[in-house]
Amino acid sequence: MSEYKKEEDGFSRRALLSGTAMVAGVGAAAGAGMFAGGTMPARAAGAANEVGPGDLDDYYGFWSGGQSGEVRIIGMPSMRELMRIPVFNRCSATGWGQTNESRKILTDNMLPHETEFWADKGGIPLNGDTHHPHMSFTDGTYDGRYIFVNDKANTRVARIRCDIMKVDKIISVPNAADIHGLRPQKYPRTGYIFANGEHRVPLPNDGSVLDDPSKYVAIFSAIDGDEMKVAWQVIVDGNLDNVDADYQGKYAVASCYNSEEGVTLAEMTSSEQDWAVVFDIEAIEQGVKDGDIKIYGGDVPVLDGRKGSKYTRYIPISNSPHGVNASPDGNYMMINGKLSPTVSVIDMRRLPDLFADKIQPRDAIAAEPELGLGPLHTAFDGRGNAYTTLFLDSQICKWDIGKAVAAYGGADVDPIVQKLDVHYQPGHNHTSMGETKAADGKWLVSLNKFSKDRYINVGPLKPENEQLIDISGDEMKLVHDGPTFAEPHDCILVHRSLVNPSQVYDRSDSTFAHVLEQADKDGVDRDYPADVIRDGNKVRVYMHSIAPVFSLEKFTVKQGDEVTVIVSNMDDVDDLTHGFTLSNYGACMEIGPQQTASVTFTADMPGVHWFYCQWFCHALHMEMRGRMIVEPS
Ligand code: CUK
Ligand code: CUA
Repeated sequence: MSEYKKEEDGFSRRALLSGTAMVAGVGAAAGAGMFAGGTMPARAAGAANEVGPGDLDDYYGFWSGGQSGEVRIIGMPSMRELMRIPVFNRCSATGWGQTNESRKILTDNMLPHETEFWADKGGIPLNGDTHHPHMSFTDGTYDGRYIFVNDKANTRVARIRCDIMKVDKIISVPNAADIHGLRPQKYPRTGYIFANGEHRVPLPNDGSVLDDPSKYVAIFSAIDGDEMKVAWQVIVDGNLDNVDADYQGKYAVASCYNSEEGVTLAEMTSSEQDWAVVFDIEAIEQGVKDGDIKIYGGDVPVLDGRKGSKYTRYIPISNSPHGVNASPDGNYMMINGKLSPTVSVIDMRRLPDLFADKIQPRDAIAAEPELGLGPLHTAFDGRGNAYTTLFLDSQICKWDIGKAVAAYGGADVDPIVQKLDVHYQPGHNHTSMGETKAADGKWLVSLNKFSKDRYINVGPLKPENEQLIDISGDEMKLVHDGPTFAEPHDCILVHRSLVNPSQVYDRSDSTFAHVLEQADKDGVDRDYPADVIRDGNKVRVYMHSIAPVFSLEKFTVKQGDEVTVIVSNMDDVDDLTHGFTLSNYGACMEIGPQQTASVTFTADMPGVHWFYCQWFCHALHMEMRGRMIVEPS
């Protein structure tokens, strides 16, 4: 630690920002600072972001849904919400968490102790906390294959297929606690998903170590994005927060707060210095090959990357850094100060020398501009500018990276280009294509934690306020306010040319292949069935739907039977989704065109129960229904 202490004077720290004063300020700001600038500029007619009726957006925005556990698709620049993708949450509309197909995805890769823990609680975790949605990369830019997203609440990572915009894999990450920061490898391709276990816990966390925080560790994971399996993990000092990957495929960099390794707020913020930890991917892979590992959590190779390790380097950064953002030219990694008013700019080209011990950790810093209070995240326009959110100042600070580097070298230049008020308290921000080498500098979204007075009052719980800023010119211009429900931390803006979703399902889609295999075994038609198969007290009801009818107008089972209803939607017209809802049995599902979906329940209530299509599909949609007759036992 002493090595870091002596660096302290190199920082332009201010009394205002020291330790607890700053922490107290975080709370106070929500009450005071956010009222500043209370008059709302009226939206200009024909604003730059206007997308007229019938016109299409230029970008897919993928938004996390925070503690709602989902991912949302927002059309950009209109900021119209286009779709919600259920991920870690349950969804009443689509039956996510209820259908056999979604439950298989949700449970296939649970850890043994989780399966046991959730067994009498519905079998799956009911909540999630998504923060960081990121698309897969090839050669430094988006490739349109997948979106990956973390679940901080239950230590999971999910993968969304961008052809059908549904989750196809969810894994629980062993050993780590509470996956927070997540980024895909950018080069040569994804590849790895880097995932930060934020909270420090014992390894293994099996009850053998309890109230002894000195024995807790934080775990950095690399997940194979093709297999969706943890490839390796690294133990680090401190507390992992955010992470980003470089454009060279050599390093990942994570911010660490709580270098103190404390468990209370006072302990966690007592030190003036924390750090960014750099991971040498090639060295780690070699370490795994050489067997410099311990196996934990089943079969996961875990390396020791604590200080002094050849796999990592620790670069001192002022107290509690947060966001980590690679600049699109591939040269820099921005470490956002949070409790420090600075952004520390790591020159990625100096990292080989750092790992060769030719330079000191702080020599990897190329700039450290002082931008304002509470810098959390930084975005880029591809023209050499960076845009940093200032949480406490409720501003976006636009700054010139080249000038910041020059100023750090002693030149008398001011890197700050412009500060723009946002409303209020921004966390993440994101530019169009901004986390790729194809950053196009058109749009910036500021994801603000408080909307306060920007909308008519909807009660004590307010929406967040996500503001669209036109950055195509020399000046940032605020053009739109967009409310969102709890709580998108982060988003990405992907040009629509890179995403190519399907219109209808393919009948050979892997998500329901196992259902059709069962149909083969039961000797029923895969596509156009109308059959009831009894298998002991298990009953499989196969039907298909063509608007506005199900192929069975009734089916009969016995009280106590375990009933699986399998519906294939054989309409092949785009936008012709059917549903299946069995009233009073809590069974529901979405069945897209050419999709098969299934749901299982116990028929424990005798009598007549209607099932109906809950997706408006036809003029006779209300008549699209049938009866389940349950004979008393
Ligand atoms: S974190 Cu929330 S504002 Cu989870 Cu990316 Cu910074
Ligand atoms: Cu089918 Cu409504």
